[in-house]
Amino acid sequence: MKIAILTGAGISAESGLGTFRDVDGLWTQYDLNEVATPEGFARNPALVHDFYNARRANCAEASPNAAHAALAALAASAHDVTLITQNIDDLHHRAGSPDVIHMHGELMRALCAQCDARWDAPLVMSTQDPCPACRAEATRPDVVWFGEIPYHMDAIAHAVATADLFVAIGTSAEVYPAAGLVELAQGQTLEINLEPSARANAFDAHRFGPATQAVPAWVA
Ligand code: BJW
Repeated sequence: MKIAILTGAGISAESGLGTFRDVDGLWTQYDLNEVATPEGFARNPALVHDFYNARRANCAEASPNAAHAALAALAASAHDVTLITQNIDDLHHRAGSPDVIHMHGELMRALCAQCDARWDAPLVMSTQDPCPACRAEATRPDVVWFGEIPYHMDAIAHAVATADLFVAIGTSAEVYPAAGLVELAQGQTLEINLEPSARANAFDAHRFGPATQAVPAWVA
């Protein structure tokens, strides 16, 4: 069976990484316009680097959980699995999932805003870090902010449209284009979440519960 899976912050919540829109989420502590837009970065790059440096430290201390492990086991089965994540953490990779598609970029990668070069990010980044390719002091996290185009959209749309089953896990479905992917699905659709998302009505089936229980139960 061909399966396309979209994960969001909820799958990493039980690893100790904050979600965005839950009651204690990151957007209740930070103004997204200041830390997750190109305009915010232009206004105050140090603030944005502090935000991502703290999240990089948090991620380095975190470990993959049973939900990440279950998806890695599914990828190793006879099914043809495409794993798409909105998360910038590397927990799917560390759990053993191959070829993870990071549509919102990667916390552990750096991007030169001047020449588009990419490299492995140090744990602590600053705009003064020179680009290894062009030497410009224009270093930013390699993540997709509001108003920017998510990565790998053609491959993602193809994987979702040709899958026998599309599964969305731990995402509020508040952010597009990820939230609209369910509309592209031609096969069955399943949502796994703590509670119904903003697009819950678009799914054929639901499993509600914490990801560390609901995902292994679905994969089993
Ligand atoms: C659990 C759990 C547990 C908790 N177990 N579950 C008006 C209408 C439509 C669109 C727009 C509009 N105005 C502007 C737009 C576009 C905009 C957008 O969508 N804005 C909305 C706010 C309306 N989108 C963009 O700008 C995107 N680009 C774009 O659209 O380009 C144009 C384009 C055109 C055509 C094709 C393609 C593109 C870019 C979006 C970039 C998002 N960036 C961020 C931050 C950067 C990365 C980072 O710092 O991490 O990405 S925002 C933030 O939200 C982050 C996430 O990846 C993203 C999604 O969040 P997610 O994963 O859903 O987390 P939460 O917290 O929202 O939800 C957690 C869920 O887990 C909840 O449901 C909980 O219940 C659940 N949960 N614990 C199971 N233990």
